[in-house]
Amino acid sequence: MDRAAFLAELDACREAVEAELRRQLPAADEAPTDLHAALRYCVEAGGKRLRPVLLCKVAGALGATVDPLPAAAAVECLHSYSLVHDDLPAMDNSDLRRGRPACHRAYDEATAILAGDALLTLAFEILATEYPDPPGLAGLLVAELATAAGSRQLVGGQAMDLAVNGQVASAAELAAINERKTGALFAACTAMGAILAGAAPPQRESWRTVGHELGAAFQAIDDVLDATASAEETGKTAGQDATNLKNTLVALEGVEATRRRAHHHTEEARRQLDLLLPDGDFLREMLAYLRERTH
Ligand code: GRG
Repeated sequence: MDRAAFLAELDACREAVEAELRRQLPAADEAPTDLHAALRYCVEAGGKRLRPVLLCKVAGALGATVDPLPAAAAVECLHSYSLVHDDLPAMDNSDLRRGRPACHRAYDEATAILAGDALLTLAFEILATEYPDPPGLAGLLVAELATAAGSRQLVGGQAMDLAVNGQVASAAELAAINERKTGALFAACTAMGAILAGAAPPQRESWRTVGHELGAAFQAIDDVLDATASAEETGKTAGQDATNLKNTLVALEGVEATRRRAHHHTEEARRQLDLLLPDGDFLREMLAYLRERTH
């Protein structure tokens, strides 16, 4: 698949995800209107939608016959919640997200906390209600996402990150944080794609491995972009990691070594992908695209 065909397919999948998000989110004029307007503000701000696309494309490549879009929307709701809460003054204290004022700036802190809570809950409501058939599917999806989002993974990674704030984290500590904050949700996406296609536990585990490698590559590139790209390119405050003395791969090992790290994890994901899916053209092209991204 060439880059133009990949980009067209990526756009089409993103649009389908956007439409599904619009369908799943409460209308902005439904009471309580401020809260629902805030939910839509956070989700419709136009993130890259990489996680839901990944989920849909793994499900499609494995021949899933159930619709992956509700699960994709659930993952994006959960991801959006984590960003809203991460931006709060008690956490990263960021003013800008996805190119516009962070939720607590556009609304207020209490609304941002509640919007995050509601998005997290909505993710599981979608999974629990949209997949009645075959029996057991909803439970597997809920378990996969809950495991990735809980205190051993995403929330735990955030807690570990906050705990080392102001100190220099070791390479091992940073790896443990990134695996939880970023890798866990990518791994849940690839595994949920496989679950939708009826994959058995060993295959699900292999897909988790692909997701973790992809998440590690994605985080390395994210750290490079934070150090090198402008706010217009990333939609976030430029150089914020360095300003806040954040523990990042770039701070630990420099830009070039972090780029090499991204390359290593991308190649590892590709190797796994070749074993699992010899014809996974879109996913292979997605690996290259993610490594070369500028925002
Ligand atoms: C508050 C429970 C809780 C968790 C926060 C996601 C997160 C954990 C923190 C955000 C900061 C950060 C650098 C996380 C690593 C993952 C990451 C790079 C998130 C940004 O993902 P993108 O670039 O965002 O895919 P868009 O806006 O494109 O969806």
